[in-house]
Amino acid sequence: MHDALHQLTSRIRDARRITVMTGAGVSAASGVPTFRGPGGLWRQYRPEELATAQAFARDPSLVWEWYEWRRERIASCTPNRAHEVLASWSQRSSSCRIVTQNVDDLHVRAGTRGLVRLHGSIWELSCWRRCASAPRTWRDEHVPLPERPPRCRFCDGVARPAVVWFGESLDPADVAAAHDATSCDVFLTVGTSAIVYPAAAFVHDAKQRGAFTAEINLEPTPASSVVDVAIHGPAEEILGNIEAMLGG
Ligand code: BV8
Repeated sequence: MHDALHQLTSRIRDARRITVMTGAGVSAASGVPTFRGPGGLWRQYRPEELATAQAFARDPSLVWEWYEWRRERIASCTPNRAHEVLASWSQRSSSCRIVTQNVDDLHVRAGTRGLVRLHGSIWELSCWRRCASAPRTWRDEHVPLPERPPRCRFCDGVARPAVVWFGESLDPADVAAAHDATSCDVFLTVGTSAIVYPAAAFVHDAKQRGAFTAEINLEPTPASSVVDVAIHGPAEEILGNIEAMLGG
């Protein structure tokens, strides 16, 4: 891992444009449960079973119970070293873009600039029936929520978590911003199992566009055989080491 770390660090040092794609693994050290790793999610459900509009239509209270459990967990979590290093890179240069699949908002709380949130935020709600008077989303940080399921503030109908569920399309503006960011010198994928699309496609785009690609993850993923350098270990430690070697 040693020379891979040095190779990646020198590539980052020389890079003008850096893009980092993050997944649940960057929040694991903060205590936020990942989706598929050990100590993962809730009861006997897989995320693909609950994070869908069909599940919500069938049982909005069950789906909200899951999101309330996550909101409660996340409310007591704080950004870790991985979030802090990435936030400082984004503050140092606007050509360092952080693109996240995470909905916990820990990158936001760490002060990340220009963050692209591909899957929305667990701290935002939207109207389940998309009523005309509601904005696309609104923020609601109540833990616990006043009622389950919460009501739409604008039509008193049911509100849903303002996240992108499986089978739902991402916001085209976010996809365009993420694709734009794949034109870079270094593309780093950090803490993601690299199986959820279209997020998992961006490392391939970056490679095709000539970026030096690297992965930092606890375990091998489908991206490991695509990237130029795969470093297996904890993101909070490895990003901290890189930042130290950069003199940050
Ligand atoms: C779409 C928000 C077009 C909700 C999430 C059939 C029908 C319909 C669609 C599909 C289909 N087959 C495939 C698809 C596409 C589907 C998909 O990719 N499915 C997968 C399961 C195969 N994608 C979609 O549906 C997307 N939309 O395609 O629209 C469309 C429209 C209609 C019909 C067809 C297509 C929408 C995808 C978004 C889903 N929403 N989240 C919520 O959060 O509740 S995805 C969810 O998974 C999270 O956002 C999460 O970010 C994402 C990926 O998970 P990871 O972040 O990677 O987390 P995971 O736990 O998996 O891995 C963590 C990794 O970190 C592990 O490897 C672990 O080892 C590592 N780690 C742990 N600790 C550390 C660490 N690494 C470093 N340091 C540590 N300390």
